[in-house]
Amino acid sequence: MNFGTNLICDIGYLEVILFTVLKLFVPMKIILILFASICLISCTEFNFIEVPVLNKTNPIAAPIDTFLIEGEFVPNQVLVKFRDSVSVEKRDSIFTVLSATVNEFIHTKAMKQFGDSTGLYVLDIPLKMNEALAKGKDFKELVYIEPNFIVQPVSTSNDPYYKDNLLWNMGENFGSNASIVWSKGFTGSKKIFVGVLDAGVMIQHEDLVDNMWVNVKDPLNKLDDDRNGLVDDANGWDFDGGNNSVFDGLLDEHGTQVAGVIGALGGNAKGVVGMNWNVSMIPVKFIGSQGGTISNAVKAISYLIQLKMDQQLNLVAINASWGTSAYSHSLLQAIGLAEKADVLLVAAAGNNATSLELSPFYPASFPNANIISVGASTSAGTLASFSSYGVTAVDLVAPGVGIYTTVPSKVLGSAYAAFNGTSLATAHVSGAAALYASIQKKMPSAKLIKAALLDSIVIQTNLKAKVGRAGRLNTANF
Ligand SMILES: [Ca+2]
Ligand SMILES: [Ca+2]
Ligand SMILES: [Ca+2]
Repeated sequence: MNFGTNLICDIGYLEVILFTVLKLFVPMKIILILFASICLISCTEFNFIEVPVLNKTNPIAAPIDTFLIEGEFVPNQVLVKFRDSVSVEKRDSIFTVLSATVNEFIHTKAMKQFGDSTGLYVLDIPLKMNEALAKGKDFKELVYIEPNFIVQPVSTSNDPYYKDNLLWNMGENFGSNASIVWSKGFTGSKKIFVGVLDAGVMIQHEDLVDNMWVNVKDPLNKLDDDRNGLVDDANGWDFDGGNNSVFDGLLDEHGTQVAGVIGALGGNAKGVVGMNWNVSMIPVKFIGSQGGTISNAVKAISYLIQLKMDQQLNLVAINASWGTSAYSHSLLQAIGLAEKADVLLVAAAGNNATSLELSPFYPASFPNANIISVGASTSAGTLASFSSYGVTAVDLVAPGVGIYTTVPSKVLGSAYAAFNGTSLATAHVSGAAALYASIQKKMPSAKLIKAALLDSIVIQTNLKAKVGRAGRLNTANF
């Protein structure tokens, strides 16, 4: 457990205040142990699914000086961006000074297309993180040097649900009002695409399978037919595993939950229904059992943008039900590419029950115009007790308590369960973006979709001083 990294469970105001006070007087190690205990209690109490925070390349979590570097990261690895016109010799000499070896050079087609001439280096450095950053910051040739931070999915809790009110989130009263849109004959369209940037998605789930994108341009034949650098990305890509398997078992529950809210099949007499009865979801896995690295997030976002451009897909939104307290320049730049490619990034506010104005959570707290940041609401229209908030950082709330959706199951294969979390709230908004786009005669811009979503909110006084314009998602007037 590492405070400040992500939101493995629901931490309340008291704990935050306690943390701040303790920080002044007590050594960090003791505070961390104390908070680990508090968190474990919260997790047990609310039956939260705990996400392990151990690092992939090292079975022991990276030692972190929390006072200096906020967030979990890959040990002995940094991301470095060079300024334009730095010579190869100078670059190599900097690598030598840093004792760095190049693990990977990321310079995607999408980066080049939008004028990024220098790409991103993933460097292995045999130094402590603080030393590496301090040394790197001396070089004026670098735009930035930062840890390869690790993001975590925003956790969801599996609470009991009530059969007579299974899908309140899709209905009227305090739901999304999607049912009103459906009653007008609008149930989404396969011509609208949403990127599910998350853990994997169970693409063969009975209530998802027909709404999962199939890349007809790169069938399974061991050839990269569509020449995007990834062989047989027939159903998306797994950047965590480095292969085309976007579903790797029960660990991929989080992505499957999110996909069900965006677009579980409607009218098929099975399971649940998503915001869109029909839609094309592209699963891009970058979160594995240990979380997802920023370098993989950068590649995954580039992949989606590139698909949009190469195949002229109406990709309206990328769903980002994950985050970190760490500010990453590389992630910010990747979201900037999505902005240039006219794609929304819908981001979870997090489940820390804290103000993002005081404790930012990224990507939700980034200022990019293409980001919509989402808190969670209850079936009574109030802010969910676990939901983070912020008048500037959080745009709106959407249903996030007792949300019945698709999950993988060991015994049954396709299964369903109810969850809580801003992850699910986020998926309602990504779904609403797709539903809105499917109704318009002409494909709307990201800016227009965002404006439509924010202009149609229902204002609730109980959300004042908590969320943007004090509104919750309302699709009734689409
Ligand atoms: Ca390919
Ligand atoms: Ca192929
Ligand atoms: Ca269904």
